[in-house]
Amino acid sequence: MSELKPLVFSGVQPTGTLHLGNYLGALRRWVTLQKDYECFYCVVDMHALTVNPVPQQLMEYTREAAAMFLAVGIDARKHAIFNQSRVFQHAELAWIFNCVARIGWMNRMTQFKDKAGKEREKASLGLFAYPSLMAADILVYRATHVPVGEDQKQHIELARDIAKKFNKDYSRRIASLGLGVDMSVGDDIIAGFFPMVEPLIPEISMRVMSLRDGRKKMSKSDKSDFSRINISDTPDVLLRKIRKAKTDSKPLPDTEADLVDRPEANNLVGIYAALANIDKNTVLMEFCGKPFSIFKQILADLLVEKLIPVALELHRLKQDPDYIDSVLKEGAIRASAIAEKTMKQVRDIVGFLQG
Ligand code: AQP
Repeated sequence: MSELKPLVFSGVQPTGTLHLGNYLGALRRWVTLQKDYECFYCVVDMHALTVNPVPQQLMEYTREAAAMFLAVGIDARKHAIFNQSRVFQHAELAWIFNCVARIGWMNRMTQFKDKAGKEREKASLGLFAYPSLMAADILVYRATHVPVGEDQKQHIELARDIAKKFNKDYSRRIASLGLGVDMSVGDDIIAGFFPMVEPLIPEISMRVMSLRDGRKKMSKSDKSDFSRINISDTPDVLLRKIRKAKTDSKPLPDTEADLVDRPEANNLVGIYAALANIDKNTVLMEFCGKPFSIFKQILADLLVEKLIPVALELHRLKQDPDYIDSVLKEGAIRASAIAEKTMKQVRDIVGFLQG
């Protein structure tokens, strides 16, 4: 029996400039996990291809995302920062998982429904199979933990379903090759190869919503730049975006329960709470009865305090693209070593001749 050590994988798509949702839902958490885990932080350029990016822009956003990882405080000497396409084993395992996952499972993925919209028949096969590649991203490192925003929970559940089915389908083979780890399935203990991934969702977890529509997720691909706070925005732009953010005409309420039917107010209070590391009720205790004009100014000041140091560091790093490229290359070498070790075993398990 082999052993699994705690390992974290997470990624961001280079489909645009990273925003507050990426920061609060992922990056900020990545930094704290460095102490306790070996971390693999990936710019998932193959996922980005599902939305047909312009090649030059894909390269630019890939470098920018890597620079952002460094700017928020990921230590590239201790952890791997790399772009997904450099480690071909992600694609190889994704194909095997395409043969394990069921179409019915993919049909239930809300992200595909949201992204494909009414154009479902015209969506790429890649967009449909995206969760299978995401499962491969994680499991090619046999990662045990994945820090993600609350919006990605469904994809992590799918990765667990794929791992479970793979382990069950090949359990005898895994045991006979001595590659399994004891895992309980109902009342039975089987030799499983892939771990059951745990999502690491922060205690104060939130889905950051668009500043123009509190029912829509803040997203890189939204056409309006005023719908999102980019981590790289200047103080002036931050203030302007917060001032223009949609709200309602009522003052702030005194309890979180009263935010339920006020999505835009709920979002701004949630952003403040997440940045200040407090809960929404504590924010409301301080600001209840105040108009949005006052709250927005204080929120903008807090955004400046938290984001501007990161934006300045990002700006500095972007002056040196060769350094960014060397970090990505070095990270890919480290990631490939582990991914190849997994794949050698997976090829044996499924019956591919190799060597
Ligand atoms: N709005 C959000 N609120 C909380 N967390 C978020 N994340 C993204 N948006 C929010 C978290 O950031 C990580 C990386 O996400 P991604 O960039 O790979 O993909 P995405 O979730 O599809 O992000 P976007 O901005 O909506 O990209 P586009 O517009 O290109 O599709 C994930 O951990 C996610 O939870």
